[in-house]
Amino acid sequence: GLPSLAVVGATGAVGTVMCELLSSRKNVWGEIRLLASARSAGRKVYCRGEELTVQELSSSSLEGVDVAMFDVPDEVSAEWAPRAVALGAVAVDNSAAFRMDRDVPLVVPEINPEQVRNRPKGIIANANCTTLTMIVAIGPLHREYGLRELVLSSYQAVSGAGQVGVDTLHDQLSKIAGDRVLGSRSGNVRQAVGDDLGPFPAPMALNVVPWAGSLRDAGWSSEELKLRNESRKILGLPDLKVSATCVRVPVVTGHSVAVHAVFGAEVTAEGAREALRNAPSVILVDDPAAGEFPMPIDAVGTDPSWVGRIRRAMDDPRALDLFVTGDNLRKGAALNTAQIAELVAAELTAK
Ligand code: 2RA
Repeated sequence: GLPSLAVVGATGAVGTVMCELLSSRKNVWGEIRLLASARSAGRKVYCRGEELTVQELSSSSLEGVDVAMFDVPDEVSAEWAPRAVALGAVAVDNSAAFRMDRDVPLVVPEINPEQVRNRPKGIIANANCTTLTMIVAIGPLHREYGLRELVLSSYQAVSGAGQVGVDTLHDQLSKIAGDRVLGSRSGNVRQAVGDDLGPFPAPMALNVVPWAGSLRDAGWSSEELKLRNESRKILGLPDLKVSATCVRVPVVTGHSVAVHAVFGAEVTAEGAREALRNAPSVILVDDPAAGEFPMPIDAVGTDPSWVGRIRRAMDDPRALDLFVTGDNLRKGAALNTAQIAELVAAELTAK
């Protein structure tokens, strides 16, 4: 029969998109089980046209599962992904717990699908949403020109911090809506928003916050280090130079990245466009004269990364500047996880 699937973290922001995807993608699964914390157990969720009851994550609810997808906090994955494997499943994990583990492949099916089979721990990791959005566009350019360095600035949506991030932004916006003084010298946004900052270190409404993740050495954020380390691992370029600044913006869904990419060979903007036009999971939206740019309001709910603003750097014929936007809950999370799981399903079904 077809392999069985568990979606762990089924009621979160990513889990919800996963259920939508499972309803619309080619059906390669037998039984689907939705698992979550005790708090969400008992909830009814539509998935693949069936109403499923969310069960509590436990050893018995993982029993008999062939593939277990995890979208839960790092510490939950660290504990439960190996348990799922011990119970006989292949785990596809979207937390940061295993991404940099040498014995866990970090897979983007458009770039390194062959790595799926290289899983001595039975775990396959899914990259961070910011990395995924960008890397789908960078992979084909690397193949064409040979990547040497990335200088990145992100514009990350609040849903990257989960449903609580979305609720926080909407609450703040409704609290301050219509106050036309706010944001000027005499209208203090901090005061108007009040103390409820949700998962963010500062108000998100009418603001940009140059911070995502947690503090690491020398002032870098975890999110910035993920961009660096994961890009290196996925592209197989351990010495790639990467400098990133990660910024949270008042967008609900859709992470964007401004990219300055330096290559080993001379580039042209048209050559880059050509490489991207034919690339899987990429949409080229690059006609500034017609007002066409990649933007989160258009990319939300879609599968590909949207790429535009492609220019050759004025001071370096080997460098490109470009802008990428993608749905952080789809390709950035649920979709890439589903694609990896489907590769495993094909392998299990062929056995
Ligand atoms: C964020 N990358 O956008 C994180 C979510 N995994 O906050």
